[in-house]
Amino acid sequence: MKEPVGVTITGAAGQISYSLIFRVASGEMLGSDQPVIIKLLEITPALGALRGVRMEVEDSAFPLLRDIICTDDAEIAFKDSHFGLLVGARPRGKGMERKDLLEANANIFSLQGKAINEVASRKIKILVVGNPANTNALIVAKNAPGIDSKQITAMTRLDHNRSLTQLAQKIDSQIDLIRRVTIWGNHSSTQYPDLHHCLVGDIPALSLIDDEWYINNLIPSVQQRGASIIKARGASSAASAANAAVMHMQNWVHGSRDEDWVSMGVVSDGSYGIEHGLVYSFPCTCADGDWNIVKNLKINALSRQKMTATQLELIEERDAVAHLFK
Ligand code: NAX
Repeated sequence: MKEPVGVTITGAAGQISYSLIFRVASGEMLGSDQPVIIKLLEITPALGALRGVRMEVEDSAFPLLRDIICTDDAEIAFKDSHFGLLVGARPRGKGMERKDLLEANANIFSLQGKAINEVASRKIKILVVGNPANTNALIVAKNAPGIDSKQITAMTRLDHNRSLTQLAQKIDSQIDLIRRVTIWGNHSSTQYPDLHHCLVGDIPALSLIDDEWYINNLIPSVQQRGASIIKARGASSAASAANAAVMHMQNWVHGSRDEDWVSMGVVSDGSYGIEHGLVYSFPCTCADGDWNIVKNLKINALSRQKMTATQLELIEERDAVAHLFK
C-alpha cells in the first residue's frame, strides 16, 4: 500500500460532490492501492449539510479512506493536499449579470489560489469544475505563483464525453471504438467540439456522418447539453460531471489511451495560435502524471473560426477579472 494522499474537494455539500466524494473515497479516481485523506471545504452555512454527507461517507466503510476532514477554512482544506477538485462556486442568482457572476467567483477562486499557494503540496494537481471553470482556473494559477501552472487545469471532459456519446449514438457505434474527439476553448456555449481528427476504429468519423448533422446538430447540441439537462431534470448535470472529473484525474495520473487523447482546459503555451496564458481546452495526451498538448493538427477554416470565437470569450472573461490577478 502507498502512503495516503490528501484530496481536497470544495463545494462538498453540493450536488456534484455528492457523487464525486464517494467515487474518490472508493479508489476509482486514484486506484485501488492508493489510500486517501479526503478534505471537504464548504461555506459556513453549509457545514450542517456537510455533516450529513460525512455521515454517509463514514457509513460506506471505504477501505481506502484514512481520514475525512470537514471545514470552512481553505487553509485547513488544502493543507498538504496532492489533489484539488475545485467544485464549489457561486451559482447565478436572480438579477445577476454575467459580469457579477464572474466577479463573485473570481473572489472565491483568488482566495483559494492564495490558500493553495500557502499550504498545499508543491505537487498538487488541480481540476477546476466550478463555473466559469476556465477563467476560475486562470485566477487560481495567478494567485498561486508557487505552483507550476501546468498543475492547474479546468474541466471540459464532460463536453468531450457528451460528444463521444452523441457521435456513437448517431452512427450506432461503441464508445470505445471512437478516438480523438477534441473540445477546444471555453467550457461554455462557445466551446468547439471538433470531429475533424476523430476516428471510429480507423475510419474518419466525418466520412460516416454528413456535415450538415455535424455542424447543425452535434456542435450546438453538445454546446447546449447543460441547458437541456436543466430543462429535463430541473437541476444541472451532477453525476455526469462527477464522472468527468474522475476520468480527467484518472487519465492525468495514470495516462490516456494509446492512439487517443482527452480534452483538458490547460494554460495555453501559444499552441495553435491561442493566446499564451489563457486557460483553453486543448487535445492532450497524458503519461507519467503529466499532460501534453497534441501538436500539429491541421486546422481548417471552420475550425479556426470557431476556435477564435471561443478564445475571444475567454479573453473577455479574463479582462473582466484581471484586477484580481496579483
Ligand atoms: P451546487 O450549487 O449543488 O453546489 C455548489 C456548492 O459549492 C454549494 O454547496 C455551495 O455552498 C458551495 N460553495 C460556494 N462557495 C464556496 C466556497 N467559497 N468554498 C467552498 N464551497 C463553496 O452546484 P453543483 O451542481 O455541485 O455545481 C458546482 C459547479 O460546477 C457550478 O459552478 C456548476 O456551474 C459547475 N459545473 C461545471 C461543469 C463543467 O463541465 N466544468 C459541469 C457541471 C456543472 O454545471
